[in-house]
Amino acid sequence: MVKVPKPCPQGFQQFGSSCYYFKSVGGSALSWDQARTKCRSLSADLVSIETKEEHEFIKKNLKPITTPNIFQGWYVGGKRRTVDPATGRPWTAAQNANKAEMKKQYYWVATGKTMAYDGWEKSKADIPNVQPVGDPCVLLWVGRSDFLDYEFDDYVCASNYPNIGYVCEKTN
Ligand SMILES: [Ca+2]
Repeated sequence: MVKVPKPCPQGFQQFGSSCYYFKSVGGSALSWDQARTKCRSLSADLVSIETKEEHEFIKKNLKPITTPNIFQGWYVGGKRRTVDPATGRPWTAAQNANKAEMKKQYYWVATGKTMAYDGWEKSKADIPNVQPVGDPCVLLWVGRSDFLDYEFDDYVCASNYPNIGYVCEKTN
């Protein structure tokens, strides 16, 4: 039997079995926590980007709400764990010194799963940051020569930078 997904709520776009909400924000700074609260008020959460196809769908939907010629971002539901779940202890210096190891420190808050799909920015050498150690929240950037294509970056969870919106996902 074919499972027919329920229609998405108004303002949401469907992809697979999820519904997505895309919001650009300009003019005032929004924190990652505030963005998550906004998603939750829509019975959703910040998006978990788990496949290349899902990432491409998100890029396609962000393009029409991108303001040209500014550096613009959107919070997503990725966060860096403060401790290694394998040991319950803080990450070791060796784990923090290696970019591949650093990528394993991030997880999706909506599922609790460690990030598996690698959507990290590729045009810059050190993302997520190894030195200084990676910032705790994940967002997508576009509009600067080193951030071209809505890929993942590690970032502070509450910066004063105004042009950061958010993407929500609701499993249907
Ligand atoms: Ca997802």
